[in-house]
Parts: sequence; structure tokens; C-alpha cells
Amino acid sequence: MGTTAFIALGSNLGDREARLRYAVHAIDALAGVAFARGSRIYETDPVGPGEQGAYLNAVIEVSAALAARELLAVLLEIERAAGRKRGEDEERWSARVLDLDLLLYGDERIDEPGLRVPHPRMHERGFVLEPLCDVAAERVHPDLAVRFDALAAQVRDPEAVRAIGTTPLRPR
Ligand code: A4P
Ligand code: MG
Repeated sequence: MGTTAFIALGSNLGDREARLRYAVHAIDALAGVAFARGSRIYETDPVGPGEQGAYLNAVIEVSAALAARELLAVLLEIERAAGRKRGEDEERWSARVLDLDLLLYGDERIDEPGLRVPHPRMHERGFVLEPLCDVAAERVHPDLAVRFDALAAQVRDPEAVRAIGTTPLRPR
């Protein structure tokens, strides 16, 4: 079968939940990619410079018959398609309308121009690790050889990363 891959989803503009649901639906609809399971949706304090609103974040597991580079390419296409959906928002905020990061591709370690897996900042980000633990708590980070639940415990901040509801994200 395909390679197990994990994808992080983020949105902090407009109807954030609709954008995450659009993304998981679009990913599942891709030829060569099958949705396996999703985390809960989390509302998260923004990390990084500048003033920006809270994000919704989630992580999904898929089975991918595509190579990692092909998978990233189609994820970036879905990002762009979501950005085009709301005309007037697009110019100012397109980078944050929908962010799709390829976190893990099997246990592969890839460092090429435009493609780094595991995602280089995933191990220090609660907004990635908490939803990842919903679906892969016992998996081991391929570079660090540490379980994701242990990595999450090191950065845990329940006020900054809050599960909203209990229902796992899945394609409609
Ligand atoms: N790229 C290389 N490897 C990968 C990969 N594994 N996954 C390249 C995805 N992309 C990868 O991505 C720019 C390029 O990275 C892609 O075209 C691809 O070729 P980007 O997401 O547009 O920008 P960036 O360089 O990743 O910027 P930055 O600042 O690192 O953005 P991040 O890391 O995506 O973080 N706070 C909260 N609470 N929640 C969030 O989701 N997200 C960000 C953005 C900041 N703060 C946040 C959140
Ligand atoms: Mg990104």
C-alpha cells in the first residue's frame, strides 16, 4: 500500500473551520492519496512576529501512493486554490488563509531544495505536536528518535493550544 504521511493544516483568516474542512476533503479526493484519520481541531495562539489572529490547526494521517515531492506539490496547489476562494482577502492574507505542511513521510528524512521532511520546526511547536498526538502519539520522530508524546509534553501549554470539541476532523 501507500506510505503513511502526516499533514499539518492551519488557518487564521475568515471561516477557518470551513478552510480546514475544504482542505481535508480536497486531500482525500486526490488520486493516490487516501485519508486515514484526523485529529481534533485546535484553536491556537499565533506564533511568530506581527499581529495576527488565533489559528485553527489540525493534523491528518494519509496513505500516499505519491512520492513526497509530488505530495507536497499537490498540497501547495490546494493551498493556492483555497486562497483564490475569497477574492478580497487574497492579497493581504494569502499566506495564512490555508497553510499545509508535510510533517512526516513514512520514516524518511529528506533535505532537498524546497522539501524538508520531517518538517524542520515541527518538534518545537505545540500547535503541531498536540494535534499530531491525537493520531500519532507513539510514533518516533525520525531525526530525534523521541516519541511525539514526549516532544509534546516538553512544550505543552493548554492555554495556548486548546482542542475545540471532541470530534476528529474527517472528509465530509
Ligand atoms: N517546504 C519545504 N519543506 C516543506 C514541508 N515539509 N512542508 C517549502 C511544507 N512546505 C515545505 O512554505 C514555503 C515553502 O516551504 C513551500 O513552498 C515549500 O516548498 P510556507 O508555509 O509558505 O512558508 P514557510 O517558509 O514555511 O514559512 P514559515 O514562517 O516557516 O511558516 P510555517 O512554518 O508554515 O508557519 N501559529 C499558529 N498558532 N499556528 C500556525 O499554523 N503557522 C505559521 C506559519 C506561523 N505561526 C503559526 C502557524
Ligand atoms: Mg507552510
